[in-house]
Amino acid sequence: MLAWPAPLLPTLPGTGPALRLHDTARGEVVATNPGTTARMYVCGITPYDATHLGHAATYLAFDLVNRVWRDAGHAVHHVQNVTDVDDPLLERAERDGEDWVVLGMRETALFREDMTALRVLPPDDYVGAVESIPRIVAHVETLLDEGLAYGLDDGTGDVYHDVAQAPGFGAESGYDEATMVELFAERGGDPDRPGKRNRLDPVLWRGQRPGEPSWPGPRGVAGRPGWHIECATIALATIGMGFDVQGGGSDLVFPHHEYSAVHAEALTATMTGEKLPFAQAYVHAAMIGLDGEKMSKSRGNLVFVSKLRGEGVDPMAIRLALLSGHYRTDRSWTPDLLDTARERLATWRRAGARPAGAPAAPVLQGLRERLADDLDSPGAIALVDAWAARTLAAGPDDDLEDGAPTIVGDAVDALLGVDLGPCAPGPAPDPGGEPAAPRER
Ligand code: 5CA
Ligand code: ZN
Repeated sequence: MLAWPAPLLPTLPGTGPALRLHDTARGEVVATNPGTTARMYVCGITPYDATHLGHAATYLAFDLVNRVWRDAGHAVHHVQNVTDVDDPLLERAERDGEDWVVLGMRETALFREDMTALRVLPPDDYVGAVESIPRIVAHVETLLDEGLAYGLDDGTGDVYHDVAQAPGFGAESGYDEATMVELFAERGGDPDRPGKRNRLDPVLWRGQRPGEPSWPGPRGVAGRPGWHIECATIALATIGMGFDVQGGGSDLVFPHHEYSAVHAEALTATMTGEKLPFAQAYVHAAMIGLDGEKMSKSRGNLVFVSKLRGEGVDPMAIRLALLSGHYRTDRSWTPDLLDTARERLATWRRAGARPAGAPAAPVLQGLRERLADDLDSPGAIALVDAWAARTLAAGPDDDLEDGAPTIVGDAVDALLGVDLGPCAPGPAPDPGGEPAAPRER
């Protein structure tokens, strides 16, 4: 699939430190240790509705991972999927009397626009579930051949992974069985389906149902893929096993990331004999809520990035508002958050437009340290606030550093992804924001 255009990434003097991130599997902040090329798989959208601020916050967190790795001197191979066939997409298309393909393509196009506006670095491989079906079918067949998967004998054609035979099952989430059963039922699983060997076995292939799209499947049974095998297969086909970070929101800790990992680990052990972990670290962004509830398509309490953009809100203010909270803290979206971000952006732009400012080197070093420390974006933002305040408060006799605003502007752009150049033209003028002065270079 086509991803979206990459924003310009300024080159900064020197290199940043190694990135430390919280790994859900180990339950602690650990050093990432990528090779020359860091490998990251970020779970993509299910395109049945527009990008809301919760999605955006999660993609921004992994965009910081990408930026910090690059600043530390690594190339980054970033993969993202699009769940372009699954229950929620088919249900929404059915509800609205729309073709599911058209719905998915339209919402994916809108997501690309939102990511472009938010200056999120695009994935190197942007891969849909539908285009991956032949690979998924081959994987399900392998698991069936090895006796690690089984078909139900109720005539549906559904195939399940036998998790009792998956040695690593539970290692990613660390949850006990009762918690797993509860979350599995809540998040698309079917613990009470008769005929399964184990309540926690996940579906790998769903035989065709009337009115649903289908493709030729394992052992000739038409149907469509399960959700977790989609991400396992796409990761194996692009970055392989043992990649550095598997990313998503905290609602993917279980079942999705647990099952993607055990599917891929079982396939690898079978196909190569190697016992490799799926990912080195499983990193999860906290949930964004509205009025005390998780923002979710099913609850309908959504604030869309595209709606804010349509109202003329500068995407850089949306980005700053979302980054003003730490990625691992559940938090609520409020209009105040956006007002504060708009004021902050205007202040940073005023300081960034000065020919001279407070010294840049400590800001660059501080930004690098804060972000490398488990993406402490609030700490990073506070440093830029202090620099902008010192720069703007300086009188004509103060000893300022020529060119410092350009270096700080480049650091804010490369590391936080916030462009301090003139506000991008939007569909409507921003009534609340200050007109931005162009940055002198
Ligand atoms: N297609 C699957 C992943 S393979 C999926 O979960 N799609 S999604 O559209 O439902 O979510 C896309 C990403 O946004 C996921 O990482 C999910 O964890 C994250 N997300 C969803 N809701 C929120 C929220 N309220 N706050 C933060 N992140 C969220
Ligand atoms: Zn996924």
